[in-house]
Amino acid sequence: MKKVLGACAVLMMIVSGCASSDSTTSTTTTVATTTTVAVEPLEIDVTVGENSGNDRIEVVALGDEVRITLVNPTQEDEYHLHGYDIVSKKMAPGAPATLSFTANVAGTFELESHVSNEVLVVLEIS
Ligand SMILES: [Cu+2]
Repeated sequence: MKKVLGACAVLMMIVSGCASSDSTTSTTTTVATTTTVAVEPLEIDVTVGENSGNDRIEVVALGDEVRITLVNPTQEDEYHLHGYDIVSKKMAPGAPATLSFTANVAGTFELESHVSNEVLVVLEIS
């Protein structure tokens, strides 16, 4: 009986020794905080040939979440946001493409079609 108690005392010392350097708990807390942030994205809808062009300028605040939905009703299209280097897949006529990103770089960025090579919308991020 006395031998068992002695083993318990040693075990207690080891456990309490570990508790002071608690690195795993702090890592878990950081992950939980970032996932609870819910931001409403700024929505920009572009229909190629209807409200697109290099004269369409959208002002975006630095740090905003942005969601751009693009559709070309008449032909296949592929979209490219310069600066952020986001490229959509080649979309069938009428099929919407969505580009989602955080506007974390300031500047003026053209979103162009890789089929017609036209600028569809210009983002001014500041
Ligand atoms: Cu491009």
